[in-house]
Amino acid sequence: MNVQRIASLWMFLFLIINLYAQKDYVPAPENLKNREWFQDAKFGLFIHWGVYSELAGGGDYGIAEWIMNQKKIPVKLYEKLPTFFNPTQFDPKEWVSMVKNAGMKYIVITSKHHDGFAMYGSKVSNYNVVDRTPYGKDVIKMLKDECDRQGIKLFFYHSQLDWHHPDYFPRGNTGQGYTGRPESGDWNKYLDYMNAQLTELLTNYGEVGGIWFDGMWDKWDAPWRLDETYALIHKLQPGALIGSNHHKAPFPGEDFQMFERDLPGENTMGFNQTGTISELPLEMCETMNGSWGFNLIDQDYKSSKQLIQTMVKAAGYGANFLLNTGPMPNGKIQPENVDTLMIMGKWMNKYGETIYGTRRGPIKPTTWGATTQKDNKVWIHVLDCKDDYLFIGKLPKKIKSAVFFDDRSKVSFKETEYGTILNLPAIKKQKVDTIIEIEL
Ligand code: JFZ
Repeated sequence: MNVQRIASLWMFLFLIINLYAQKDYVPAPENLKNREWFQDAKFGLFIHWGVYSELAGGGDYGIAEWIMNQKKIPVKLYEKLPTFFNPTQFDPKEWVSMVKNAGMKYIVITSKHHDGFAMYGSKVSNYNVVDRTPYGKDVIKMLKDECDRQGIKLFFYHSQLDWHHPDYFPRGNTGQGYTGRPESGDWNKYLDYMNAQLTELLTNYGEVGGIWFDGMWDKWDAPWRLDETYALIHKLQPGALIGSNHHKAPFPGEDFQMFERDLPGENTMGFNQTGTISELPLEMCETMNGSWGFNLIDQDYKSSKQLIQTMVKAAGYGANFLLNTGPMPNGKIQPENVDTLMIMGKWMNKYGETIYGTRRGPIKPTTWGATTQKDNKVWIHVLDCKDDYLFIGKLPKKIKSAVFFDDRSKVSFKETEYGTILNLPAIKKQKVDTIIEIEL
């Protein structure tokens, strides 16, 4: 096939998908309010927790919540996992306090991942944590109650793809053959089931932050009835924000755009299929090592410096940073992750003013760093500059004052017709982020 044919095929698929999105969606006032809240919040915790956590990647680097598919575990055998899922050390208060101390404002947790196992007490299927595990408690409910107590918003990651449900048929690119499901099924029945579970999540848990979808990419050409699902969510909770990890430009009905393990518009991972950065609120998700769910041998931890710098760059795009942890099967957060979050929290405590409540700055993130702004203040975040002088390009207005954020001492600068040059003496430089506060 030549390039043109491939391009038009994609266009065609894109059109079909759009036909199924919530075409005439007008966000409710509370939705618009929550979008502002979301953009102010900037930092959240992503939690991948399920019965797959018990297998801890099975000794394979790069396997975690995908283990059912990657190791071709049939449904019948995978169903043994819940029978010994018993996170007796799960302490929602500890989790949420950790989140607060990290300076995070919201949590996105897996209500159901691709394995189809519901981490909450569902009535439309007993394949859930209350009915199938010795623990027998609704961990999502426990977490939500604690989030409410501590003022943290909770979002649900919900997988559209399902390797367990028989009616997820015809199958997509994954979950074929090995699962032992019949080679038949009623797709619409599956979608009814998915919508029923979403209804439970949006009815029985109070006000939620929103729904973080994932899995459409498994079956691009399927009639997902997105219009119906999105309208249902917005009807049940008009304020709930919908996002979907489909790696394309947002579809109608979505309230934010997400980027997986890449800064907005970038594509170093090969996931992002669009150069579009929409005007919707943005979010970037990232792992602390290389895994989402708990992986025993993945020691490839990113440093807190690296994570803070990525968060700052995301903020420079106006995007939130959703940082992941994969709790262990006993209900504890990996100690390495607890440490990292504590360090990030200390940084946020000191420098949060330059991140929370800001929007993307006047100068696009680049090799030396990023900029954020609020009202007439602009923060220049210098993440990497070896020299004493830094050329930052053009600001929209003349500078009234410029000081180092740390000690409020004056920054000397020169405005030229090409842009501004800042003087950054070595003694003023910080290890992670040297912040210059500018008033315009
Ligand atoms: C998806 C999930 O599959 C994964 O388990 C995790 O939850 C992450 C946050 O989201 O990751 C994907 C999905 C699709 C592709 C790559 C990663 N893809 O199509 O290339």
